[in-house]
Amino acid sequence: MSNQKSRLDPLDLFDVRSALSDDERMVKDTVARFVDEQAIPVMREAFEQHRFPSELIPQVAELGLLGSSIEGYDCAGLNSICYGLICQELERGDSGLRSFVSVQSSLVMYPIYAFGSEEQKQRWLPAMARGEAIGCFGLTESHGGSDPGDMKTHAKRDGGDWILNGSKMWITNGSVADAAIVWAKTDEGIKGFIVEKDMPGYTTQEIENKFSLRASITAALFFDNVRVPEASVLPDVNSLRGPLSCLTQARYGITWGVIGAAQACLEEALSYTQDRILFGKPLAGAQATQIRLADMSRRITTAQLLSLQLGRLKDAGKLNPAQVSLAKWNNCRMAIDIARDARDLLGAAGISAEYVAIRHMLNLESVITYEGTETIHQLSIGRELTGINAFS
Ligand code: TGC
Ligand code: FAD
Repeated sequence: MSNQKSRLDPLDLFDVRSALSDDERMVKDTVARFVDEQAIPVMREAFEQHRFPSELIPQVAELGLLGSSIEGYDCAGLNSICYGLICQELERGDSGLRSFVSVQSSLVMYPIYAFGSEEQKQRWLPAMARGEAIGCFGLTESHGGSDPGDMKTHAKRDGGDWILNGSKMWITNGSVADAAIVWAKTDEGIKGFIVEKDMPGYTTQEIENKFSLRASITAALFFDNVRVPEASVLPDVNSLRGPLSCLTQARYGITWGVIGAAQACLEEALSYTQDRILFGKPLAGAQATQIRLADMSRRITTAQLLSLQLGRLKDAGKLNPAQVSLAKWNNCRMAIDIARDARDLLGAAGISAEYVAIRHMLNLESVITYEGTETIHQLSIGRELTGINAFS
């Protein structure tokens, strides 16, 4: 017998929506409409064609989603909850779309805003907010992304300029970026360089044949005696703290983003199992199915409450990176487990791109790896709890 008494929103069991302000709800609903009407119809094909749907950039910019947390410089100046909700709704469409906005906002515009000169801010931030200039963030190198302190890319002063040599690997937007924020060792510590696409000696190569995040561009960057003027060096950062603080911003957004991917999978699993008749009754009526659906709901709800509290702490200026690590670990693990389980509930249909589960599942393999792998976040929390550094 079916039971339709429940009035709870299956994707928001604890009514997180009621904890949002009117402005936060408006941002969520506006982005949700854009994702439903403009993004979802193109994401599957973009994923299959291994291309980023750049036709969406003008609308993403028009909605104020690029650098949305920045005050001034033609940016929207929204709070952290709004940024999280933007990530959640975009990633409900596809992780590649959220990645594009994460990189532009948290990894490119944020360091220019936080560590850049006034001239750098004026030059790049408004153009990036309008989507007219695209950025990328080069920290990872091929010999080991988890340990960026061991980077080989380096720069030396030469008169009023710097000479940059080295390479970066796995860089989102790398081959289409107008400007790359490149982190390099110098005699004065780790510095951030704004490398422009037409600087002699700077080349990129797109990474092909990815099975994950196919609707996102990933590239290698190469620097062969690239001459970078002092005016293109971020003046207010001289250590690994600089790039790691950018990661804190982006990881925060990811904690929300993956909730969207998980919600899309749960929604699909609910609908599919109600329509699928096996052994004479809907699959959703089997006890084992309900336990699995309930478990998805439990995990999504826990993740929503974690991210909401994280956002409130961030807006209050009380965020600790270990808290971000815990939420990145928990929420990515939650999302990838749900995507895999949803895929399985769809049986053979679950391996078809006609359904969203497998696309999200494959994407989440990247999301659980980038911005710090699960192990890196576990060890960061371990360090916070014990005071003992397991990295060194
Ligand atoms: P450690 O000694 O711990 O720290 C060096 C300095 O940085 C400070 N710090 C942080 N600051 C802000 N936020 C954080 N999360 C921070 N973690 C550390 C720290 O206080 C220290 O400051 P100071 O002033 O004392 O110098 O550095 P470590 O070398 O021991 O490394 C620690 C570790 C392993 C946690 C770090 O290296 C790490 O996070 N590794 C993971 C690397 C990573 O996440 N890479 C991501 C690359 S970007 C990317 O993946 C983009 S994907 C984009 C997309 O498509 O969405
Ligand atoms: P490794 O560091 O080699 O790790 C391999 C394994 O070792 C992992 O399982 C890891 O958890 C484990 N491990 C590491 N340290 C320890 C330890 N101390 N103890 C036990 N196990 C350990 N980077 C950028 O800079 N900019 C970008 O825009 C960007 N975009 C990306 C987009 C995609 C699609 C992907 C897949 C990656 C992207 N990255 C980017 C790189 C990403 O940040 C790295 O892949 C990530 O940090 C892990 O580095 P690695 O791949 O070199 O793995």
